[in-house]
Amino acid sequence: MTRIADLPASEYVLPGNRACAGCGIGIGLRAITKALDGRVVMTVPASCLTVLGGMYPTTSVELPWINVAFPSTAAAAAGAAAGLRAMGKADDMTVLAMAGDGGTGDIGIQALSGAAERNDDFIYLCYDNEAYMNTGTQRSGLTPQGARTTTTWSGKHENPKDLPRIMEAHGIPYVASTSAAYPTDVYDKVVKARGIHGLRYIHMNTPCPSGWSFDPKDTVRLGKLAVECGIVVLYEVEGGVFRLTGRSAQLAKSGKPLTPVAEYIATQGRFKSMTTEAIADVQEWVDGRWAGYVERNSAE
Ligand SMILES: Cc1ncc(C[n+]2csc(CCOP(=O)(O)OP(=O)(O)O)c2C)c(N)n1
Ligand code: SF4
Ligand SMILES: [Mg+2]
Repeated sequence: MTRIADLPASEYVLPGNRACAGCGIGIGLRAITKALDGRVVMTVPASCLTVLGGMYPTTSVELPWINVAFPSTAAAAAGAAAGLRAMGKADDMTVLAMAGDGGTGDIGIQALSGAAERNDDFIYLCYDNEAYMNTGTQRSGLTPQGARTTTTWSGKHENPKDLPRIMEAHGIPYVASTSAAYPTDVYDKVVKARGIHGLRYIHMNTPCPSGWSFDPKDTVRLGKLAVECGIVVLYEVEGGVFRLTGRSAQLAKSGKPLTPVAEYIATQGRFKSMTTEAIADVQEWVDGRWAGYVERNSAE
């Protein structure tokens, strides 16, 4: 596993951008673009990521970046990949479609599913800040149970969609789950994905101080706490073979109980209307998923 000190010094996400202080997206994007060594064409729909990228004529990223209509991120990426192939540049450049949880799991899922079924040649990276943040925190299909948003005033009632699992069901060559709180885990997964052809899907948790209501200094601490609790699990599925990675692999190997989800829930204002029963419900859901991951990890 790559160490922070070994990450390339090259920077494609420049200092100073329009994202909120402490935003997890910038941390993740730095690691992603280092892994692609700037040899990338991005397709990006409306989101906090476009805010981070900046408004014409100024930008905080030194990359070819195409802003596309909301549902078409994967379709635009498929077109860009076909264009590179026609120009004989497919081995030299990677196409990266990058969108939020709303833009991926709700609005863009049909184009993404179609591209996965065709096994189009690009990386799709969903950064998951767990709501429609750019428009002021509305619920998405990936918002966790109990989270208060402007469309779920008393807390969301449903558990989030398991998008990596949905993508895995398409039989694509590479699926991974990672967290911006672990930039080297992000980096290693993007490096691996870069070396594979076909549709590669990476799901990256990105803590959001504004929408989750926590102090911007705690972004990495909270991202790591989500992994300690098993709410976010670091893993990859390569050629159909499942493997826990990084801190999640260590936790599974230790065999010790995970940190209770109540500790994570207590750190964020968005969960403040959760009852003891609702927290117990989430704990049960997390325990069931974690047991499944551990079993799969040891079986494969
Ligand atoms: C077709 C369309 N519908 C709605 C919008 C308004 N809109 C812009 S950004 C956004 C939220 C996107 O949420 P997500 O994909 O999770 O990204 P985030 O803002 O959280 O980074 C919405 C609803 C739009 N630009 N285009
Ligand atoms: S609202 Fe959240 S995701 Fe969006 S820029 Fe601010 S911190 Fe980042
Ligand atoms: Mg979002």
